[in-house]
Amino acid sequence: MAEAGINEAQNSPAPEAQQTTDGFHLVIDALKLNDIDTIFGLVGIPITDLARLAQAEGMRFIGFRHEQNAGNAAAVAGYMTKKPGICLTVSAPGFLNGLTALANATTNCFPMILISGSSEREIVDLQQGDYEEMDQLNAAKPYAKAAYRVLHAEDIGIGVARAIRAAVSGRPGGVYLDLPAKLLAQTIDAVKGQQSLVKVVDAAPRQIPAPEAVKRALDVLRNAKRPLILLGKGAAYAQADASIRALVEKSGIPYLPMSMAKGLLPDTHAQSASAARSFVLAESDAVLLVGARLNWLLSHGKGKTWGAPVAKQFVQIDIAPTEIDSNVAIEAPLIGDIGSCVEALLEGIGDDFPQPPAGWLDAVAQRKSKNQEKMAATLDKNPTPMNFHSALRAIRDVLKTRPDINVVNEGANTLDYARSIIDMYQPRKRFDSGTWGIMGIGMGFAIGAAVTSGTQVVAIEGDSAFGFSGMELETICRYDLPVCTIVFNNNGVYRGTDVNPTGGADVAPTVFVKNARYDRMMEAFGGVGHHATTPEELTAALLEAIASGKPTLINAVIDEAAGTESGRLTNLNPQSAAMKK
Ligand code: ADP
Ligand code: TPW
Repeated sequence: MAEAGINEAQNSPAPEAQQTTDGFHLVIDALKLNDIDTIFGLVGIPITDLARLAQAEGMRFIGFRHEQNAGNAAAVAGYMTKKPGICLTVSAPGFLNGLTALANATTNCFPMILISGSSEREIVDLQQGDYEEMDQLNAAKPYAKAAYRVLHAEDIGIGVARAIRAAVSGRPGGVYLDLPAKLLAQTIDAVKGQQSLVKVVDAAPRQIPAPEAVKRALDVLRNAKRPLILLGKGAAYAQADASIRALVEKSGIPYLPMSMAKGLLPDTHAQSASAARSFVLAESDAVLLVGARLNWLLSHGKGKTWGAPVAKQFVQIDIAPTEIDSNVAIEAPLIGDIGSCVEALLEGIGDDFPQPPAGWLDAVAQRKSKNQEKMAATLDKNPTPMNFHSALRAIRDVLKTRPDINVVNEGANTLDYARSIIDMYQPRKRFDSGTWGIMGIGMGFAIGAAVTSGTQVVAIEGDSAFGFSGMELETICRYDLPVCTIVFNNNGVYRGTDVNPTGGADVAPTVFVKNARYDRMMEAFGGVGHHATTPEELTAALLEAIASGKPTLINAVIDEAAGTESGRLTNLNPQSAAMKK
């Protein structure tokens, strides 16, 4: 099969003296009409000309080395902007590579659209063996919020409109849009084509909560003796920053941010209870959840973490009604968009609304300062080689001076320690492994965040985590993006000290090449590499990277014995009786 037989991108506008248009043009026109200006993708049959045309028509096309990373970039762009990020791939294998990112976006409630070219329906449906044959639409369905296929050029406008609305309305998620090769080459009358395009009106309508639900929520909070507010990444996504801050401050209730909600209020805020996390989860008697699910990251809302057997009352704000009672009974569900729900609560909190009892606030404050003192002592140590704490202290002190910097973070120990040590000061600046605890988001998220914000990104990466997307260093260099990647190099997954119990030649399953120089990978593509063995060297390298804005990788040498198995999730590993001996 030849590459789709048109190449008119350079000759745009549309072919045949502008009397006809085609599927390629209509897809681009439909995206542009809806203010989508960037596509993340990887070219090949049948979408190469689509990428060319996008660029020729003034869109940005960011080409990746693997579709999963392009998909992750699209997902993070969607999370940052509330507009669906677009990922473009070829059929079957390219589609499947992108599907992991689509599934991860759906899981995390990030709006994105995966657009994949596909083979001819007639051949796919009879399983006659086409080039990259696959029933992509059905493969995508279980992992996407919605999946659509367009067969006629005049339906492209509707197809794109449906995909956009599905991605951003209600609970956001990943949408798959299947574009067969034949569709892209189809021609139709240009005027008819333009008329078929749809500008989506009010893609994510406000959803106002019911007054009785607001009253119920306020009653729970009013009667609480030890209230707590828990902010999740849904709250960050909602871009209701000022209202959320007003609610926290007016109510006087201590709050905890989930990892990607950090910075919604500055982590240094007096009401932040992050440093007393275990204490407030266990001791609170009423919890207001704002865009946070009671999933594994919150111990499913029950058990010792939550102070069981003492009963707890939950108020939950969410746009998805089926999220309510997912794990424990919710006394006061508040269904609607976070902005509207928070504003409704604020209206109900008059001047007579009781502040939380002083005893509770004192207890939280005391626990915070005790834990902060302990942490400061740990961070002050200067072991050789560096450990996670001394390296993160160096990074923390630099990032403090630049609150606008985007932080990407993955790994096990690297993720767990960075989450608590690196303070965030502005909303939607922290992007991490999220709901699945997935490895491999690093360079895709970093590129997506850099392209979307135009500002500096610092990616704090475990050496294993980095490896999943490391080839995108070339992409970072190609587009000259202000991304500084810091690889926490401890020679393996979790740590580098495991041994093969048989004494055989193969290293243990968790171990990598010793003393790898990831900085030299960066140099291979023309970026800047640094090798840092002390906090001082790390500080100097990071400052240089930020000052220059150049693509940089810092190979930060961490004690290979410093990490623990699975970071803080050691207890989730099923234990083999044989291995314990
Ligand atoms: P975290 O991992 O930070 O705890 P989750 O991803 O578990 O956060 O939860 C996010 C929740 O926010 C989801 O249940 C989602 O339905 C909800 N959500 C997302 N956007 C909005 C919005 N605009 N309004 C209300 N709820 C939202
Ligand atoms: C797609 C399992 C969880 S954490 C991790 C793996 C492989 C890497 C930990 O080592 P790293 O960090 O990055 O060197 P550190 O700080 O502990 O030294 N495949 C996928 N996702 C997950 N979560 C895994 C495997 C895993």
